[in-house]
Amino acid sequence: MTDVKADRAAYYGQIKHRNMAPLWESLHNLVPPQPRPQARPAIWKYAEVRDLVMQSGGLITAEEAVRRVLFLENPGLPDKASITPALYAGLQLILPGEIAPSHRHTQSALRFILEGSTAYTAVDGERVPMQPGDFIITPSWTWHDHGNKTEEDGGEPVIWLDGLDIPIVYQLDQGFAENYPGKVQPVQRESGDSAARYAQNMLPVRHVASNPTSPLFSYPYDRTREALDTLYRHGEVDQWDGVKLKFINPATGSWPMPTMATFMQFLPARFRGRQYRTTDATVYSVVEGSGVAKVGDRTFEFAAKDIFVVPSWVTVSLDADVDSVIFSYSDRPIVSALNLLREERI
Ligand code: 1HN
Repeated sequence: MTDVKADRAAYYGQIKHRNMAPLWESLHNLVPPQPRPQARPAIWKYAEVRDLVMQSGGLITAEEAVRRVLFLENPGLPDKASITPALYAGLQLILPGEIAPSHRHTQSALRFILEGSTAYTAVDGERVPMQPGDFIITPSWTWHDHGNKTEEDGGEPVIWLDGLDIPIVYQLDQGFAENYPGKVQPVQRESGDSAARYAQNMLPVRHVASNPTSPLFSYPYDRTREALDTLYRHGEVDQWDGVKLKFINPATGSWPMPTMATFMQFLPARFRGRQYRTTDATVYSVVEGSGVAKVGDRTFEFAAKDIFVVPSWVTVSLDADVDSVIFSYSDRPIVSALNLLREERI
């Protein structure tokens, strides 16, 4: 009797020398009946990580680090600087008087401000002030640098969540970057310029949307919060989402950036959300309140500034103890563009 196993193993060894492999050994893994995410549900409790972020401020300056960030690594995707297969998340600290020098890259970035009110990010010649709860974008290939007021000027440490499409850009070998010749780019427009042009339900008269990225850089929290509050007072509460809005590019109605979708939702006190799942993988950042997120077989108690991740096709439900607001971002534009988005509201 021939030893089939040994024959096959020998054969696999031979074809490996020619950089080939047998599909029949991998087919079940490559084409699963439903997504089997390697990414795992995980939570970063702000109360547990804030001190560690602050400690980095004593170890390296923002200028030496270029970006002083601790990235959030999904425990199921070790050594990949990934919170989901497509997306990156990090906590960035800028101390009073510091500058994070100007550069640009093909990766798109979002900032979601967690604490501190004295920093700015300069994007494409305009300084954008940062307030907790603000959602700010840094479009692909725009010059950007960050700064903070000096201590004498009332500067305080500022911490924000960075969301970037680094893993997908890396996977596709599309990473390009350049440093600006100086530390900071020159200011070319007054602060508030892009808001005046694009945040008033109007556009400059001859505006042509030549680029998929939003020309509006900042979506301030006070406006977002007021919209959610008004809708809640009008009695609009979805059983899965509470009151949930998506951020858009005002010139196209599409997502603010081509690779990342962003959302803000309000969950009233004692809300018990129903379970859902979607094939986009989502990072949640709690703005206000507290409650419980059930993610797959995990139960996360969340409080303000905590960050948790829901991988593709893993069920999630959100409960709120008190009035709560949650920001989130996902790879939905990528998944949708490939016509792969599936959603199930259970
Ligand atoms: C980046 O440019 C920033 O501009 C933050 O603040 C995080 C991670 C990888 C590559 C570039 C920033 C980043 C980054």
